[in-house]
Amino acid sequence: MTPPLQLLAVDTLLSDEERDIRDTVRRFADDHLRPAVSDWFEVGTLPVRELAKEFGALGLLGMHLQGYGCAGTSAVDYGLACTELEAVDGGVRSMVSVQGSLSMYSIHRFGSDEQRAEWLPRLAAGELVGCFGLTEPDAGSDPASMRTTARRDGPDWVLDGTKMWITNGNVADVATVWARTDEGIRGFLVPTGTPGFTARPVGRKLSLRASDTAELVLDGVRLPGTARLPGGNGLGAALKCLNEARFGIVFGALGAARECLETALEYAGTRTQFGRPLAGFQLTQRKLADMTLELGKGMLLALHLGRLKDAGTLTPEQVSVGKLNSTREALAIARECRTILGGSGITLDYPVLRHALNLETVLTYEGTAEMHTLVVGQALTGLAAFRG
Ligand code: TGC
Ligand code: FAD
Repeated sequence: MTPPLQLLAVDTLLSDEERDIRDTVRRFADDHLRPAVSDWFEVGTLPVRELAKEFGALGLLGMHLQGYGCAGTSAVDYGLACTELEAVDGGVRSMVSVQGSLSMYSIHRFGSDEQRAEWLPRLAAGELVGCFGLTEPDAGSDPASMRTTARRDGPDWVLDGTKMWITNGNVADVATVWARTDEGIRGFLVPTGTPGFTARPVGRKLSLRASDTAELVLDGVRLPGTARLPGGNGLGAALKCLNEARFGIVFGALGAARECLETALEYAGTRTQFGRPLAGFQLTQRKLADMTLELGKGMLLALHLGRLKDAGTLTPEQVSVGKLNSTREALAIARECRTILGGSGITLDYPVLRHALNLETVLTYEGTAEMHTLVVGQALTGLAAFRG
């Protein structure tokens, strides 16, 4: 019996260092995360602060950034870590994505030297938690329509508005907030203890339950002039941060798919009906073969995009291809695996429906499948179809 990714000998495309990093994260996940994750999901919680410290000690937070206590690994290393984390749960990978690729990246790329020195070492160590507020109740796929404002008042900035669906938002120490100014959209670093800043949990979630999700309200939040990210000018700056997190999802979603497929393979090999294991039925083998093809193709694409990123040539459109493919196929695989597990597949005793439910979010955040389809369409035709 051959594990799905071994069929294509994907491991032979990785360096020794890449395999080491992947195996280290996998061991940590097996020892510290897997035993607890279904309970976190059931209760609807994630111990973000504790995990931040553990991930910080492992060097996972902002791991592909250079300096300021970050590990400075390759993009492929980061992607492989995301695969292992999301094999446990999309909520765990989200926590790391938001901290490293959105909060820390926005400071690393667009912050001043002082802002980098102030925030990055403690975010990398997991002593502090960061979040990233772009989406609003009335501005999701179309962030250009955001209503949050930042106005000058003497030397200060005053921010007003509401941000919605913000991962890590209830526990964060610092929020990267995107707001409209007289000169266009700008990024700001908001310490969450600032008067006028409040965070409220988003409840009743059926997906990404092991994740902290918040609504952020900014009511006359007064910040010093130095709170603006000096390089964070225009919507394009926010979208550059999204490219980083989307890249992590290209690898991450395939981790969820791999976990589902391995679970279904094991289940089909041991569960007997009509006098033989489910794995012996041709219809089951067809499902398993089709899913193995998509998982393998997805991983080869992810590695290709990772190599392009490490070479410095990865384009946003290529990230969209990967995000669209990985999330769409991973969700299809998780749903198909659920059918193989029959009734057992709907419980938290197995990870498949939990992953399928999480992947509904992963398909939606960081740009919906429709948005990434339109990005690819625009690249192919030269015509932007977002606004009809
Ligand atoms: P548009 O006019 O096309 O673009 C505005 C400016 O931005 C540039 N640009 C990009 N730059 C870098 N990377 C990208 N991916 C870029 N996409 C566009 C563009 O060239 C332009 O630059 P300039 O110099 O000409 O001004 O903007 P638009 O308003 O028409 O919107 C385009 C669209 C729909 C693709 C964009 O708005 C979009 O991507 N919408 C989806 C929003 C989204 O993904 N939100 C995610 C929020 S964060 C989140 O979900 C975190 S989840 C937690 C986790 O990761 O775990
Ligand atoms: P809408 O934009 O209202 O879209 C609804 C539907 O309409 C979608 O299917 C969409 O594809 C479709 N649609 C919209 N416009 C078009 C069009 N032009 N053509 C065709 N179809 C279209 N955001 C943050 O800023 N920070 C975070 O940390 C964060 N974390 C999140 C965590 C969770 C659990 C979730 C669910 C979301 C999170 N988000 C975060 C927000 C996420 O990015 C948005 O949900 C996403 O961008 C979609 O926005 P929306 O939900 O408002 O949907």
